[in-house]
Amino acid sequence: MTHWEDFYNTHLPPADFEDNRSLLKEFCERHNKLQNRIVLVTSGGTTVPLEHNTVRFVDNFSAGTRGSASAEYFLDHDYAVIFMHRHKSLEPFTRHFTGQQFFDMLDIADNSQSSTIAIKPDSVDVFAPVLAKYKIARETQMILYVNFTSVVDYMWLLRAACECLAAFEERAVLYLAAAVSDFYIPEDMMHRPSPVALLKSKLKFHFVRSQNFSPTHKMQSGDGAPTISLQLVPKMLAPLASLWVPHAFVVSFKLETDENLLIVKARDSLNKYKHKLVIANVLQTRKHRVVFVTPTDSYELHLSREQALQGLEIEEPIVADVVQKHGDFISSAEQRQ
Ligand code: PAZ
Repeated sequence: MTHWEDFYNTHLPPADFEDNRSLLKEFCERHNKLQNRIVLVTSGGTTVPLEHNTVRFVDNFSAGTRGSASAEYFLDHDYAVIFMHRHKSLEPFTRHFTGQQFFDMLDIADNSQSSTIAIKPDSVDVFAPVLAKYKIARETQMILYVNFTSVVDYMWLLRAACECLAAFEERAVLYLAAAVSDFYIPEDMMHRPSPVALLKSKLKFHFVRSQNFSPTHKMQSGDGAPTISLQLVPKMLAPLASLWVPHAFVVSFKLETDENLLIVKARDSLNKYKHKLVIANVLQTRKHRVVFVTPTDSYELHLSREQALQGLEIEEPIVADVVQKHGDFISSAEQRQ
């Protein structure tokens, strides 16, 4: 595995990195002056490009449901929110009306002079509360959106966000819900296709993350079968928790496909990185059940069928619990001073 410092030394930041860094700096300075609590929510999956000038890449299933819903609930608890998400994944507020849903709520009325567009009366009750919350979050500048696509973009943005969050000390929460790839192709090992080879290549790739994924896979192409070697991504939770934001309340998520490994793996992670909380979930049941694993305890949060049918989202109690723990964490830090 590459060491985390080598990773940054050998991979260039994305083109929009300096713009995002300025936005993060401005947002954090403003909220720190106001003594606000702040949360970095990471959301969605990272890609692993297979070549320079990327046409093909490895992706994963994450839609950003957990992160985008959680961001809304943190706003309800008066946290300033940095929403660091995969480009084009679900976002707070707009997530409620995806695809054609939004157009289906609109009516258009034409007369000879002009056209008027209006929300259908039976959609107002659904749309108005979401729009009102969105407007408040934007007008009070309580949310900042920054996005990534590849695992390298994600790593650069994560470190830049941490640099800005360090000043908040105990008032910062890191809520790391993104599904970050465990492997990647280092810059110097990437395929550099000739323009002709690119044109010839007709195959599309979509590797699904799986427990059995071996770190070396063959990449087929129209011209034969080049072999690609996938390297392990350094575990950034190590420098993050011990060096970048050592005083923050760091929460990581752990996704498993095997229920029997859930708590063992979560506890391993806590022992290794010494952060505050792991929220463990199983792929198939993640929308209605999670397990909170702390250094001393583990317990389950779940939604009943009735609660799910009523439209309750599991992110609401998850965030309420994290906020409660964060409050206790701040109080005990204050008592020590
Ligand atoms: O984005 P989503 O709602 O579809 O999925 C959420 C999740 C399963 C990616 C998240 O809850 C999670 O477990 N993230 C960490 C994944 C990991 O173990 O790296």
